[in-house]
Amino acid sequence: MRVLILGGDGYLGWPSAMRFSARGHEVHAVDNYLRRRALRETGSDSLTPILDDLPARAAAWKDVSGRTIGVTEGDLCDPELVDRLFRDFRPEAIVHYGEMPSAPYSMATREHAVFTQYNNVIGTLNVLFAMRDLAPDAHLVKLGTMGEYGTPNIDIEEGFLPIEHKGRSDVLPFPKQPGSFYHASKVHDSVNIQFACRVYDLRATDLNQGVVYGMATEETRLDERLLTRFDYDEMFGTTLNRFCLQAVIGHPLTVYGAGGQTRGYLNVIDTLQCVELAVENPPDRGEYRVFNQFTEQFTVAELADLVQRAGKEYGIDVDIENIDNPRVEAEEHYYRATHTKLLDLGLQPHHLSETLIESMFEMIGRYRDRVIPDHIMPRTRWRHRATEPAR
Ligand code: NAD
Ligand code: USQ
Repeated sequence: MRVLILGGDGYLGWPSAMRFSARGHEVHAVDNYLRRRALRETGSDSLTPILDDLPARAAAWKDVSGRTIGVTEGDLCDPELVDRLFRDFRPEAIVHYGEMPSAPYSMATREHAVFTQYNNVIGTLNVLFAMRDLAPDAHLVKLGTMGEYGTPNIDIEEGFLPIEHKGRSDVLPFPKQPGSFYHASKVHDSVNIQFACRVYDLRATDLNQGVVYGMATEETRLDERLLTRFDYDEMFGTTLNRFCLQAVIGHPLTVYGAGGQTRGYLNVIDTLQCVELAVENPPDRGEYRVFNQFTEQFTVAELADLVQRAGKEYGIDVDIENIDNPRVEAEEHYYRATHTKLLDLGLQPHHLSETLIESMFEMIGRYRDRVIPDHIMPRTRWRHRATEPAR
């Protein structure tokens, strides 16, 4: 199959591109290096030493595997570039990772919020119009987020909720209560994608993914040149990745507030598996479907305890610190989210274990000289205090 990977230089996009290529698909990866630029602007960097750009990564992949990944360096917000891509590559599946993924980044300033929503919503609209005009039979596999739903006081369903209201019933999109302007951009995408499926008879899968951890996949393990990026800074690092790095360098684990925030989590290996399952099992033309993509749920405090216990086994002392929460979010709440659709398609989850955390310690230890500790403590606040000047 011809698989177009949007955001192919990213944390998840690069290992995904290699995975599809290793499975014999024809793969083309697109990226404008937004993530690299955003990290550079803050003075942080990936823990893992990744190659300079996509052409260099594709060349290393060719060298190791003998397989080719096509590359385009460009912006999805440019409609002509997107149309050209669709005309030249004629994708059968489009895996869309290519958005600005950080909640704190989107909350830093008005400009960051506007940029995030422009980048994410316009890029996705360009993809939808290119599908309508140039690849109407292709399947869009779009990375959304569990954070679209927020933390309601009822069970979260997979995209849709059966409702009875004043004697009538319907199945409607599950209510959305995003927790940042980034999460809100994914809500806007979901509305646009569902609408485009209905009016243009497109097919799409919205993958409402939980928080991802880990850095090793079958392909990244083959050669150091194939590593994916691993960020640990306050903006782009995600919880468990941050906690593992903090443990290794002797920094107290930064639990925000009470630590009762519950989220769905999954290993990067399972992200690749889920995306592959979605691509291999497309919906019908005109269908918009939603899968909740995570394998387990944890509170932040539970994750910190797990990392502390794994540290003990590994021989490092790990402290946990409950710090002032920079975000506006519920710190104790009900959380139970359905996630059966990917399991029904055959997902074999890789659950979190102390052994796995220890293997992350091991990998992080190899690159610990590259850590920039200044970027660990949170600086971006959802709400500025009266005593603080707005950034
Ligand atoms: P990432 O930033 O590493 O990957 C996104 C890539 O897309 C980056 O390389 C970036 O440069 C590129 N990009 C962004 N805007 C672009 C544009 N306009 N044109 C071309 N390229 C563009 O992030 P990630 O962690 O790999 O996340 C991938 C996707 O999965 C994102 O959509 C994110 O919202 C979603 N997601 C991530 C997680 C997670 O925990 N990492 C969880 C749920 C959902
Ligand atoms: N948290 C801490 N300490 C930290 C970092 C985070 O307690 O050092 C807490 C946060 O306050 C939050 C939870 O951990 O309650 C998750 O935070 P996160 O930074 O790991 O995740 P989030 O900001 O939600 O964003 C990440 C990805 C995003 C994806 C989302 C999935 O960056 O791309 O969409 O996870 S989800 O959370 O399900 O919406």
